[in-house]
Amino acid sequence: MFDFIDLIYLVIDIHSSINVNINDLIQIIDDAIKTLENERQAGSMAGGKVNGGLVELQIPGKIVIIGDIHGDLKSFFKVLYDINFEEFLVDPNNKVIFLGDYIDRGNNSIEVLYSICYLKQKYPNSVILMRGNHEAPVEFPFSSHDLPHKIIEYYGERWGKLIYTKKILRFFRLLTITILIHDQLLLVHGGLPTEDIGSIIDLKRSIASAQENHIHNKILEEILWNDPLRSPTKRDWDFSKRGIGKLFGINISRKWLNISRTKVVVRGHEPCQGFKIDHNGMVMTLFSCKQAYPNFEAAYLMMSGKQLKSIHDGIDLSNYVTKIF
Ligand SMILES: [Mn+2]
Repeated sequence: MFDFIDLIYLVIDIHSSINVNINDLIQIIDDAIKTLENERQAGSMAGGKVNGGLVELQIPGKIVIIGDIHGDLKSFFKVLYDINFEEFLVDPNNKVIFLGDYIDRGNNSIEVLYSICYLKQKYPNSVILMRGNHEAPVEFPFSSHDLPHKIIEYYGERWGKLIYTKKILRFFRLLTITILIHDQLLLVHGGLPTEDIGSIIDLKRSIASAQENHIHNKILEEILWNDPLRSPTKRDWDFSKRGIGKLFGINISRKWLNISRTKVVVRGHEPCQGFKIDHNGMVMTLFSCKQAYPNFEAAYLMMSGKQLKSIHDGIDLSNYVTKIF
């Protein structure tokens, strides 16, 4: 196996790419799967309480949140370099949270997949990987999912299909759907579901079971695909141009934040100038890739637990956003 640190310098300095050997890829996905399965069995993921798709975390020592990567290895490695990732991740009080959408669209989906698996198995106590719509169950087909084709192109028809169906899809199923950070943040990939919820118990139950119920209700689809509704309207939600998922309105944001006793929804999913704020500061979007979106910017969030405790809304939170490049 190659030295991960050398790789980072290589990609950032020389704009090089990596060739991930088939055995290395299988090994690292297996290691990540084993790590995630062990965590689920123990009921504890990266120091938080895990129940199905939900992870509940206390305020960490320091936190980094990374939005969509979409195969942009260079932007991803630049973040790791900037945060001094080895020193950061070796401390189990610090957390790096990925909002999902690691693959598709960019040039280096396989290398990004390799790298997130590497980070999870190497630093299980500090890394949480969330599920994006590009890591959705196969019952949600969509045209921009190019990873399966790339895998076959790289490793051939027989091995490619096998790695995708037996390894990668199994890995995707183990990813986290929602994270609650005590009193402060509610994290999802896309947005809040429009289904009516009455209490914190309701909310936790529907998220925890979102995965197993994804055929019977819309919770998983909406968490992975929804976007915030922009224009002021009396409607609680609207249909989405994506043809899947919905647009959730400000009333839904207010309700979910009240019930979960948190202050800001942090999500990825939409290209923007690194970050954007919706619903009067109740929703922050974070986007961390540039390669496939040259007209937009990439950014990540980094702050201490003390700073996190002091924020009241997404506008406060935006003080801790750093642009990549
Ligand atoms: Mn997305």
